[in-house]
Amino acid sequence: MKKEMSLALDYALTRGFQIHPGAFEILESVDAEKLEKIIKEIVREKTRQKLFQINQDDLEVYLGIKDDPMLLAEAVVLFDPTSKITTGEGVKGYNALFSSRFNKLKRIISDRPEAKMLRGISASRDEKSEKGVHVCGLVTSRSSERSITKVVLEDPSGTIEGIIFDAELQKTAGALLIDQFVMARVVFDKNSGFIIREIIMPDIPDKPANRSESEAYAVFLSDLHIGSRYFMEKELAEFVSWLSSPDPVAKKVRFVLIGGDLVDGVGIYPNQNRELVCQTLEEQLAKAEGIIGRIPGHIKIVIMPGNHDPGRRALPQPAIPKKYNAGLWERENVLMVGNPATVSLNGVKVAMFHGQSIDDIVKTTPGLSYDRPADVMKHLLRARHLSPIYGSQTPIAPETEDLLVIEDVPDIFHVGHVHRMEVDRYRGVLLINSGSWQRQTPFQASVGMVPNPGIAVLVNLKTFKVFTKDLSENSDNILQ
Ligand code: D5M
Ligand code: FE
Ligand code: ZN
Repeated sequence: MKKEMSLALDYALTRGFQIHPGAFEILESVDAEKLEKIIKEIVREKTRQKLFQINQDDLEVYLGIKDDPMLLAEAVVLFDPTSKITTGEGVKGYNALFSSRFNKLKRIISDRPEAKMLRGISASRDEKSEKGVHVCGLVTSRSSERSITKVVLEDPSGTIEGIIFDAELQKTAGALLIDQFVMARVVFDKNSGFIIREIIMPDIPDKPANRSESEAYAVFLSDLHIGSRYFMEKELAEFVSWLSSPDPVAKKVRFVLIGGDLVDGVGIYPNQNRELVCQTLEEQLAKAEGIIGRIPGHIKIVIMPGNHDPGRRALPQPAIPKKYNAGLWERENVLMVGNPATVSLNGVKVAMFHGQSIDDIVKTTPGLSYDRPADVMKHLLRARHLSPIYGSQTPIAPETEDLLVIEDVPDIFHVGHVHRMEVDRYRGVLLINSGSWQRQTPFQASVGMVPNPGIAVLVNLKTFKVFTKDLSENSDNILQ
């Protein structure tokens, strides 16, 4: 027996593994110098699965002789705004948008026991109840002065200004986003007027996530910025090659999700052309297609636009238009969706949103920062809305239906935009900000934004275990 072979067998046997004769035969046919790596990776994977026998199947799957037939790869688009976009216009459009927001969120909050006592704002104002009433509406302003906070709520019947004295409740109110929907308990006091005693967010229920029956992995990427001088082409190419490698995790990847800013675009920021290596959208998207074309065909790819991609800037965004690159659209394993979108991967519901609203929220909410995008994502889930603040930096189109309300609670919430990879959990939902594949730009450096680019996030859809593959340093690490 070759020296390498006996070392490899020793490695497995001392760790309590049995090696099936069929597996032994295959190992004998493998290059001696590859034996150590193969046996270590299989031992690692099977130890994780608590299965201490190495059989013929394991090696066939590992070496790509056989694909794992147990791995389902079913990607279904559950929600895509592309065909729903009507571009309603003018004030009437915005009235319709806000009334859609109010109605959808009122329906969502109706499941709460407090909602049984809900009253219209105008009636509550007239009644001046000293016992208190529950009202709901959109937050039109909040302000703090000395030791009190004032909040104005609006529903279709009117507006009400409530004051808050309680310190804890003032903190809650301080984190309210303008134009978000809330329910409040309001008490009338002869001296002070309406006092807010309680603030209730729509929020999401705590429930276990849907899981995939098979151990398929999904990869979460965003903010590639292909065409930018700072795009990490070499690192992304290396990651894409890894997807075709015999690594046991790579072999189980069945989905790749791209959460926007696929390309750097043209004319997005002043003087952007100085930072581009591809000056046209066609060139940038051709390059993108080249990279996506090297992802193995059995992997389903979902592509969502961001603020750098062509289409329209205002939310919700349609899918990247076919006219710039029909090749991407025609690939059988590619799904082009709008922003936001919801996809089901083997039954696991993934809500995808590029994340433009994070800029506005970080700027106006105490305690939030660009370094912790997952905290902002929690705010969005509590508000059950992807972009509550209207009229700030994030453009929102006057659609007649508010497609940014989070109607369905996802199992995974995938966001990008701020170029900080972060993974967290909130009430059974896995929160992923997938970072970026663009090095720090001069603009980001000038405002002190520190990205952590070049890290791919992988999720085992059966166990919900998260792995990261850090291509910026060439090291793997297990996150949680
Ligand atoms: O945005 C990446 C992050 O950087 C996002 O938080 C916006 C911010 N950013 C980047 N460039 C600018 C300029 N020029 N003005 C304002 N904010 C900016 P991305 O969408 O990848 O550009
Ligand atoms: Fe970006
Ligand atoms: Zn972006």
